[in-house]
Amino acid sequence: VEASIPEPQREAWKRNQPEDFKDKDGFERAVVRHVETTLARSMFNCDESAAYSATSLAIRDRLITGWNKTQQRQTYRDAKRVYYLSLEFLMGRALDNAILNVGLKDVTKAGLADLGFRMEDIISQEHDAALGNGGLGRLAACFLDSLASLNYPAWGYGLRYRYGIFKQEIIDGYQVEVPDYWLDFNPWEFPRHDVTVDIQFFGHVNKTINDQGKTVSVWEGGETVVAVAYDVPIPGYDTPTTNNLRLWSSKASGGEFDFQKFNNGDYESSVADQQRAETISAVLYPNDNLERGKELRLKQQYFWVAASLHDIVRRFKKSKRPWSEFTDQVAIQLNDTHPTLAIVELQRILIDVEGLEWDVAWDLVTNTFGYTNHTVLPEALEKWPVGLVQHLLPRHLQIIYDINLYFLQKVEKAFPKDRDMLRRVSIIEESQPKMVRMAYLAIVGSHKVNGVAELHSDLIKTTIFKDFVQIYGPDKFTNVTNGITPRRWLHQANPRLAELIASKCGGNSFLKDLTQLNRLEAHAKDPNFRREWAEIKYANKVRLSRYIKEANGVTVNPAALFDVQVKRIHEYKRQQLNIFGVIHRYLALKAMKPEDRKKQLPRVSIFGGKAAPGYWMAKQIIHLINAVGAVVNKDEDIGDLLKVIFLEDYNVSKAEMICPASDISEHISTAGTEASGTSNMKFVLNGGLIIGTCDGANIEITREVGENNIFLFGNLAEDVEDLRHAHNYGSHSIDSDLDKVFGEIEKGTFGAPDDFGALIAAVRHHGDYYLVSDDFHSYIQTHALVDEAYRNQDEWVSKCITAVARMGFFTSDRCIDEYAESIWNVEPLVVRE
Ligand code: F55
Repeated sequence: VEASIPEPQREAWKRNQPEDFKDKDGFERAVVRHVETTLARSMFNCDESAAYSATSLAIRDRLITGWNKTQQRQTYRDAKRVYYLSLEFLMGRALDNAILNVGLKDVTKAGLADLGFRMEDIISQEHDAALGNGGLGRLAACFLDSLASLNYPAWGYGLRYRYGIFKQEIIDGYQVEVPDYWLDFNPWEFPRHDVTVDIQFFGHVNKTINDQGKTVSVWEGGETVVAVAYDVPIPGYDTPTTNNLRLWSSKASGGEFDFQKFNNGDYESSVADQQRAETISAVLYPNDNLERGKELRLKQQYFWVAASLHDIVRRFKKSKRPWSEFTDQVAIQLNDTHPTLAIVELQRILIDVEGLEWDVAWDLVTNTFGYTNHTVLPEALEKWPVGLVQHLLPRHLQIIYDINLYFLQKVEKAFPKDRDMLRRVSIIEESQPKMVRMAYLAIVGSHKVNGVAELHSDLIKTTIFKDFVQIYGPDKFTNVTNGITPRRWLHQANPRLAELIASKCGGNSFLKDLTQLNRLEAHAKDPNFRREWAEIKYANKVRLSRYIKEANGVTVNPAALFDVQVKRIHEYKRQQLNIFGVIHRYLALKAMKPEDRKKQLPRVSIFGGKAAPGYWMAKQIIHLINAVGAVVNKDEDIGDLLKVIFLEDYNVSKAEMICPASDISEHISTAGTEASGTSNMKFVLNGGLIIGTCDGANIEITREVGENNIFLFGNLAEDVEDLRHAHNYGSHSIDSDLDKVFGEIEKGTFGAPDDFGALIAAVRHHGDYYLVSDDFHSYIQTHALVDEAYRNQDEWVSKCITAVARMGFFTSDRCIDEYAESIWNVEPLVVRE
């Protein structure tokens, strides 16, 4: 307010508002101006990288005006805002998406051509923003796109990691991790050096008496680190709304480094202090579905949560409303338990800083937060040692104990005879050492808890959170099935298919109302439409084949069936089942007479995905895939009939190329382990069918597309427990075909058998926890059905079209509307312009 321009001078500002370019000429002027003045280059030294920079800056100018107006509009209209707290935002590239969302595709393409460049080449200059591991981080990115596209007043809050997820190199068949330094030139972020928050760590708590004679706790001492805001504009599709993603970066308090120490000759420790502060936001933890309990990770969590809450509270206080209206203004969604400390931090601010009574404050807190669970895997459920929390955040530990005390008192009242219940649901696990159970804290501190697909939401109610359903009743627990943004995952990834769809769906409006895809169903059997559809799929496969040739040096036949499994490497996702199946196919082909071989359908098995650096088994799986590829791909008996490809460094921008090129993709997790999956949706939306287990969102995809348009196999979630029990306590016999596969590996066909011993032992000797052997037969049989179905191309293409026509449900726009209605109680801010 203090920096606001006085009324008489505002006319000059209004007269001089920057003008948006609207046509090709305007775009070209903006690009040339940026090349010459911002980059200080010219037409004589403008390479593709410079053209990318200038194009981004030109498009960025367009975003900024809409962004400023959006923020002004949201403040002026005093709307309730949603804050999406996520430690991961797996954004991918920004330029292509910005061009699409602001409606400048044609202008940019034509303008760049005039200036001597191909738009695709310029777009591919951009480094992915890879601030996430996998599904959870990408979901956050899709949600931001939908929130803006639907005009919800929403902010994302995250960490500005200097290093995102590592870059994967494959050397001699093994994964090698290389740091991902992505901030060299990033036109999409705006440093706000004036928006900072001091974050306190360590220290101790003192009790004192305040002016009103009340005992208050004061958190003192310790050290301070400064959080600096970096803002990223999030443009909505076909709307003026541009929301904000605020990422926090850590720096040492008190300047660059401590000159006092420096002058006293203590150079090293003065620099060390600075580095320790900057370390907090230095690197993304590369584990997915695994929590390792490192102190730095807890520091990251508190740093980010405290900065975000301070920002949210500061914004609320500017409105001068009473605290009782906090929940009319603020809804906060916790993306998994990583931001759970936000619950404690808000309670601390309200009672220690703002002086509210505990109960009044707690009511506001619980009505503010919603918690999304993304996993039932026990190893992924966050727990922090009490001692660590005590040391780092002494006041927060006291508040956690108080939250737990009041909670357990309520439980005891409601279940007076059930002592064991208190032990089971306590936020503090009475183990050695004692642990804070973050999921329980998140449940107790939120008004809604949701899973991410129907099966998953049912499972959390009947397994890990069963007691809490007893305590709070079933209405606190709900389901919001995941979705994906069709702007990036259809229009941007597959422009030709999007165009063909638009020709039958009355233009591009399906991108904002995906249910309109159902108009395609009428054309599923139209031979002309089918032909055009198949041509686009083929062209996408040709593009991927070229890439494979370039990256892997292997020639693949684009007419072969492309079978794709790309996702993080994890035993529960069962890439090992897939590669064992590939070996089975290879052996079957080898055993055939040459004339029989000729009748077989050619296949390309494509894998991609990163293993967490410390996940040894996952790395063994990668090695086996590459070892099999090395043998199969050069086997002259086999030729085109089977190729095995591991694509290095799978990421968002590669996914945009891979999804449109798949015929069949694999979503084959052990039933009951994959919370939802979202790549399954991306593949079907791009005209590929899927083979999958009855797990996560596969089940709802089946409900929508129909059983005839998906290939399901394997045991059901309800039978998993008994099967595991039988493995461990009964006699465990291995599927005979799988046994032959193991025998071949052990013969040394794919290199030193010892390298793969652990993968085999996991199935044979260690209880086959993921049911690889139990599902193997049905997996192989189902693949035979895939081959058979693919031979009838007309039928196959009809299935693909029908499936796409029925995918409307899986847009993230539908998810966001569901969250808004049933959890956040917020409405879109209608843009009147
Ligand atoms: C990252 C860090 C930790 Cl400590 C724990 C989990 C993760 C992580 O990346 N999880 C993740 O990606 N979960 C996935 O979330 C998706 C979106 O809801 C689901 O579709 C998917 O099933 C689930 O595994």
